[in-house]
Amino acid sequence: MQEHYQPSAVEPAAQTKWAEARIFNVAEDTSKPKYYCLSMFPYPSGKLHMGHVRNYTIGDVRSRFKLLNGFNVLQPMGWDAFGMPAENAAIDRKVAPAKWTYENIAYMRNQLKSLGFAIDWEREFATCTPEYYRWEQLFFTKLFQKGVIYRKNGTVNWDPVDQTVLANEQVIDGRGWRSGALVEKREIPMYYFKITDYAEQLLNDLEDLDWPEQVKTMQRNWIGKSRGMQVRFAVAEDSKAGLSGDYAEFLQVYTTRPDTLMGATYVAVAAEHPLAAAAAEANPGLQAFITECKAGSVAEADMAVMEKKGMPTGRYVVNPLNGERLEVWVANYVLWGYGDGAVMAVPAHDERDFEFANKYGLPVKQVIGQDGQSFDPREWQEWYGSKENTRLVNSGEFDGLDFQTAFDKIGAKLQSLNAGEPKTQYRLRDWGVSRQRYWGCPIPIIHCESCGDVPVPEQDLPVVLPENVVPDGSGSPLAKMPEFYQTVCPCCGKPAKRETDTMDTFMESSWYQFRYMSPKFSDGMVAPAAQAYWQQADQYIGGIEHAILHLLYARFFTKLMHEEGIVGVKEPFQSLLTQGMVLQATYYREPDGGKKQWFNPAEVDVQTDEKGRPVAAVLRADGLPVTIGGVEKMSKSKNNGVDPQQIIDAYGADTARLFMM
Ligand code: RRW
Ligand code: ZN
Repeated sequence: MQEHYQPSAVEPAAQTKWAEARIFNVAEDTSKPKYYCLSMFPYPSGKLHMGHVRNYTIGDVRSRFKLLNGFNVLQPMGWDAFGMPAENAAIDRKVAPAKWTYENIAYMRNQLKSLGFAIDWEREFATCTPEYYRWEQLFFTKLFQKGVIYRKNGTVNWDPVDQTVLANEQVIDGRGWRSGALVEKREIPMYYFKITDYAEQLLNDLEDLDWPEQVKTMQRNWIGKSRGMQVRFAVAEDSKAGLSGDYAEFLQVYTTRPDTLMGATYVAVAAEHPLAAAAAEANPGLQAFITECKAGSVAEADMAVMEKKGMPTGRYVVNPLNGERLEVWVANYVLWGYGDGAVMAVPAHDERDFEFANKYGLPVKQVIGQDGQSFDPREWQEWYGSKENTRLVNSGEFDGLDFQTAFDKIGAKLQSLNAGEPKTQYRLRDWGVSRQRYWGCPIPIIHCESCGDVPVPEQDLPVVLPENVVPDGSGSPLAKMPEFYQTVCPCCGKPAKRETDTMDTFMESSWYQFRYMSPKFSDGMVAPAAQAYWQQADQYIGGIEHAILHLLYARFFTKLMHEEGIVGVKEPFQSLLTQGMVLQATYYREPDGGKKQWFNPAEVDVQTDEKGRPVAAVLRADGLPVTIGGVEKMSKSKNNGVDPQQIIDAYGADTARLFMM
């Protein structure tokens, strides 16, 4: 017997024995209760991160606990294999994304196996194989025929030098990440899922899920249901020049707070609004501002932090309740293509409007009050938010009403004046799934001059993505391959062109939870018997970064699959655990006038006090001090990652696993 524990001998021996005895390989077995434990499958990015070790160890602890309690436990693993990183690596190293991806999978699979998880490796698959994505394509064609998927124009970032569409994260300060060229906006046709038709269901079904309240709240806010009113302000007689149709008659806005209508002091419209265009005809300054607004980013994150700017149009509309004239402003924070592209502004009771009004010297009129309280604007805004124990003031016949009564009475009055009606609105937008990329699932549509957009017939699926392509960063490779796109129309037999866009990679991760139930099934997405047995994941484990999009899309897909009779459940993940961040110390130097330089903990020697707190650190390479930074999320940018492989090699998988718990 060895005196010291030898993980490098003990662990592989145990792991080999488990594999040979197939103790983690499962089949449907009605004699035992089932337990399906799913961890978010990895992108094959190169090597494992400590975040993966944490995620998959949590899943493994649960799986083994259930296994020891007599459950038939399914714990699968696979690869979320399409996506931009493979294309970027291809551009840098001149290697085909397929080759890079399969090599990464081979390496990471070994790493995962060395961690000794209780995984059924016979169910492993990669989403970039035709055996997987053919079912996604078939599903796409069915949904397209049903109208759940439709085609419309959408705005993309266009790099005029690289002649390619850029993702939002590839646009840095308005320029293309590779070319440095000023990015332009372009309208191109794309495919969209009508997820907005499912907003109510996606909202209601959250109730029965055992998910962290925080995640449910994030989903609710993303869906963003609001009850409000559509309100029409008549365009003043002197303000109609250059306007036609409805736009010459009224300006329509949506508001969730019709009760504050008497406090509106101006109206703001998007740069694209016809009223803005009409006013700019004889106003070059306004025209320049409109051009500036249109050039800006439409990414929501950018909108939140950008400086709010505006310009008056010199046009007026009339408040339907009191006949007051309100000036119309063009504001960069109002979005065209969202609602009516116009909002009423109530600076006394809305933070953004208040900021804007102060900046431009616009009136502020309080219409909500609380007895015995001072008229401090900051408090007005709190009252606005609370809706509790508040009363209308400065609102004529509506003075003294509480929130709900004011909402209802003003709503009724607007309706009687034909100046508005109730409306429920969602913040959620339809899901655009077209990507002008190579390394993704081909969209199975054929464009025919006579027949239009024709779905690829089932017997011609899959549309196989050629794997020997090395993208160079300019344009979409598929659009440059006639051998890929030249085809004939399945309807009329005339020459036609295959769609060269591929799908958002969130498509693959929206249904993989079902594919694991029968990964080799050759007659559809999932075998009905397997799905009837495993139902849905009992436990899902993953990072909070997927709290909104991935989890919403997977829930949406499950509902679509349920409608098609492919699965018998309406929700994919009954219980959700969002793991925390993985943290590590940081060390840096800040040269005079230079950029911070971060050092990996492995390159640094640290002195600690008697309590183990770091007090000083030097860089081993030069023996000179480095500054001790905070303990932060492991990330490339702070260079504070710890390679799990080094821990496994030095101390064994069990140590790495236990430490991460
Ligand atoms: N393929 C997708 C993915 O995120 C998942 C699909 C289901 C959409 C923290 C976790 C830190 C991650 C730092 C680093 C996710 C991490 C899982 C980390 C797979 C966490 C990975 N693939 N949580 N993870 N690196 O490969 O949250 O503190 O990026 O649950 O591992 O991550 S992934
Ligand atoms: Zn045709």
